[in-house]
Formats: sequence, structure tokens, C-alpha cells
Amino acid sequence: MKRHGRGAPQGRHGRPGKTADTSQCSKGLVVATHGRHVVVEDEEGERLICHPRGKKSEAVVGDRVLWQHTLDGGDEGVIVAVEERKSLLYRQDEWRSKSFAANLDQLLMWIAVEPVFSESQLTRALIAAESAGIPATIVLNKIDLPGAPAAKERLAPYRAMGYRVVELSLKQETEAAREQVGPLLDGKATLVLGPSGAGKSTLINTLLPNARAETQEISQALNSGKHTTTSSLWYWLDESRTSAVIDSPGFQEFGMHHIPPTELARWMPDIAKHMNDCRFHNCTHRQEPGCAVQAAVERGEVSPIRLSLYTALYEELSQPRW
Ligand SMILES: Nc1nc2c(ncn2[C@@H]2O[C@H](COP(=O)(O)OP(=O)(O)OP(=O)(O)O)[C@@H](O)[C@H]2O)c(=O)[nH]1
Ligand SMILES: [Mg+2]
Ligand SMILES: [Zn+2]
Repeated sequence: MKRHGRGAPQGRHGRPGKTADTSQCSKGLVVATHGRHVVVEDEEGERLICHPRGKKSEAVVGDRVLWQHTLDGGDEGVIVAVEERKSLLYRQDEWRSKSFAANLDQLLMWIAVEPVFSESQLTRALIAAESAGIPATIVLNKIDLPGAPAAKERLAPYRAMGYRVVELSLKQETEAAREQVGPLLDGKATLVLGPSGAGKSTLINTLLPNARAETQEISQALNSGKHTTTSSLWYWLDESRTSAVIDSPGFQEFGMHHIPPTELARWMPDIAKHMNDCRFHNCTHRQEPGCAVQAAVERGEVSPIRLSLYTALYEELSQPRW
């Protein structure tokens, strides 16, 4: 089919532009992003800076791409195409309007006794993972600190709704922590996600002592603001490159606007469990009579905090967007 006006771009002097010739391309994996450019690892494991060729070739960490060397013979490359993604995670924080990771096998929701974790953030991240089809495990770090019993208690509902919850201390029980986390990571690409200061980069250094990921002690010494890690970075755990962990910057907020409010309950396992028993099939579980979710809260089977988080998110996602 012939399309008008959207074919190969014409050069400024009327020369026909090049169409993507992928026969000259190499395969690669995006292991980091820095603003507009990305770092691509080639099939030999070498890393080089690449630039997107156009909007369609904008890539995120975890993307499989086709790239080629820039024509000037330098040591940088151009991304020609991004392969189809098997999953995509959408993230939003106060620094960047959005950032993504692609093709993840699982998420470690990395939270800590201190800074005291926000249940709202945790819930939002779990919803984002559920709706993207990415399994999530919750890890509570710093159980050496006095707030540990209260933090564990706050996670009880998440355990009850089916999430695996791992409790550890990277600092005090380093070897035990390594043994708890290591097997979870085998053969997978795992994104470590959680608030700033929870110990995500400390995990990287615990697993890979040569990684030297920057942690808070160092950034405090340099006085460089609240977030220590400022962009996501992919680390291989084994020489055969089958298991990977991705360190990420501390999140503030999850953008969820791709989720319609009426779908929210589906992605919250404790609420989803009861929603088919509501009197009305289109019950929103807020004030309808005969709501099985409300009844489950009254019986103590669903945490009232979870229902209020649900209600607040429902309102937020129902706001008209410009
Ligand atoms: N008490 C205690 N402190 C820990 C533990 N694990 C990590 N920390 C400390 O927590 C602080 C924050 O650790 P980081 O690894 O920099 O945290 P992060 O999650 O990477 O933070 P961002 O990069 O800002 O997102 C550091 O001072 C660590 O030494 C732990 O198990 N117990
Ligand atoms: Mg960090
Ligand atoms: Zn209901």
C-alpha cells in the first residue's frame, strides 16, 4: 500500500533519506539510560553509548535493540530499532515525568524499616506490576533496626493476600541476606524498586562486591541531594549472563493513569478475591449496598487501610485528565 507524506524522509536538499537497513545491524541490550542516550551492551558484552535514531527507536533499560556504529567511525552507536517488548513498566517520579523498564521477569519491591515505607507507594507499585503482568516479591530490609516489629506487622496483609515477603538485614546479616535473595534471582531479569534510602544499591554491592554501586554514605559525603542512584543500571550476576539485577533510583510516585478506575480492584488481590460476590456486577466497592468487599473489611478479612487506598486511587483515576 502506498502511503503519502510519511515515507522515507527527504534530506534537506531533496536527497532521499535512508530507510532502516537492519542487515547491517548488531543486536544489543539496553543496560542504562541517561536522558536521551542509552548504554547498549553488544553480544560480546562490550558496552557503548547509543543514540536513538527517531522517536520509534527510543529505548529503555531491558530493551533488546538493533544498533549500528555511527558513520563518523567513532565509538558510539545509533539505535535503529527496538524489538517487541514482552512487558513494560511505567513509572513516574518527581524528577522525570516518566521512565520505563522493559522485558522484566520480576520485581523486587525493596522497602525498609527505615525510612518508614509508605503503604500507598507500595500498593501503587504492586498494582503497576500486576497490571503489567510482572510478578513481585516484597523485601523488607534493615530488620536490625528497632522499628522492625511494626514494619513486619504492616506487611501482614500483603503476605495474607499472597505476596512473598522476605525480611532481612543487608548490614547485620549480610551472608544470610545473600542466601535469602540469591536464589530468587536465578535465571531472571529482576528490577529492584523502592524508595530512596531503602538499600537497593547496597544489595547490588552485597551481591557483586566489585560493582561499587554508589550508596548513601558516599553521596552524603559528596552532599549530592536526596537520591543517591540517579538512573537505572543493569548488572549481570553470572558470567553466562542469565541472571541480572537492575538498580533503580528511589521512586516517589507511580504513574497509574493508564489504568481505568473500574479495573483497579482486579489488580489488588485482597479486594479482587471478594469482588465477584458483590450484589451489583459493576460495584465500585465504595458505598453500594451488598458490597462483598465492604463486608470483608467489616469481618477483618481485608485491611481497612487497603480499602481506603483503593478508594483514594479510584477517585484519583476518575479525575478528568487534560
Ligand atoms: N541499618 C541498616 N542500614 C542499612 C541496611 N542496608 C542498607 N543500609 C544503609 O541504608 C543507606 C541507604 O542505602 P542505599 O543502598 O544507598 O539506598 P538506595 O535504596 O540505593 O537509595 P537511592 O539510590 O537513593 O534510591 C546506606 O547508608 C546503607 O548503608 C541494613 O540492613 N541495615
Ligand atoms: Mg541507590
Ligand atoms: Zn463491591
